[in-house]
Amino acid sequence: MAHTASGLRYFEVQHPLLSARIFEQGAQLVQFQSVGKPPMLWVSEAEPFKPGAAIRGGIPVCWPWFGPDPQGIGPAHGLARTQTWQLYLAQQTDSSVCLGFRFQITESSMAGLGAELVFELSDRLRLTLITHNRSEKRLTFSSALHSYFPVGDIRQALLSGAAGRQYTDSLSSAQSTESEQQLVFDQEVDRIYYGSSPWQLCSPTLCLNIESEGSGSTVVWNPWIEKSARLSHFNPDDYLRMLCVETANCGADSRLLEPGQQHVMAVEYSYLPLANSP
Ligand code: TA6
Repeated sequence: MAHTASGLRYFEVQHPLLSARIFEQGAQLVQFQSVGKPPMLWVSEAEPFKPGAAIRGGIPVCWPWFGPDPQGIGPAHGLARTQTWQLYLAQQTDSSVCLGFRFQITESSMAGLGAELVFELSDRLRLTLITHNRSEKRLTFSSALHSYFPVGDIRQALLSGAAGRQYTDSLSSAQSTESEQQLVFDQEVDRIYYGSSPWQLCSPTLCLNIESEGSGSTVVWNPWIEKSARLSHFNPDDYLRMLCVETANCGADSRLLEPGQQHVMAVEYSYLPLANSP
């Protein structure tokens, strides 16, 4: 089940009802598809899969911080996605596969923070991210499951679920309330929406329902043309084929853990019929 590609080890999941590929680095799921359904995740064709570099696509785990390191030292989007996680759980039934990975911070000011990420693969995809504070002090963390979805053509993608939500525009820092029932994409979008109601993504290649627990923020991101040119492992026209909808605890939804406390965030992605399906 374990393979290696250009120095990175990954687990190939083969099941009559689904297929998946998860890299040990970052416990990063890069491919998931339920039988008879379209691929659920997108990875850039420019991705080299090199050790120590964040993989551009699938579901990067931004943890224990989202965005810049609050201490101003570490990499953007945390340590987890470039570190090797340990597989500690692997179970298979006639209808599902469950895999669990864990990672523990042993040094720095966040020593004692640990994470477990459990994948439940079936006719849908569920991720559960558990953050433990095993230190003697209270610790603040932020996180995001930075999911890249294949939309075929971003100009035809629609995202519902934002209406009425407060959001921070990360490009301008403006705080606003969303008035649109459906978001359309015709420029760079980088927003943190607050609230926890479901989202529905509909696009030429994937329609999805997104429900979460333990998350009070969702990041919606498409880099569009200018930013695409500045991104690593990202082709100039990749923005046309992807959209990130990231279940998070970030921004004003960052979390504080007392010693011994844990926080659970879960997200479930379930297929919706494609608009042109019979
Ligand atoms: O989630 C949106 C975002 O924070 C964007 O601002 C952009 O930086 C993106 O993440 C990708 O970040 P990365 O470090 O993976 O290139």
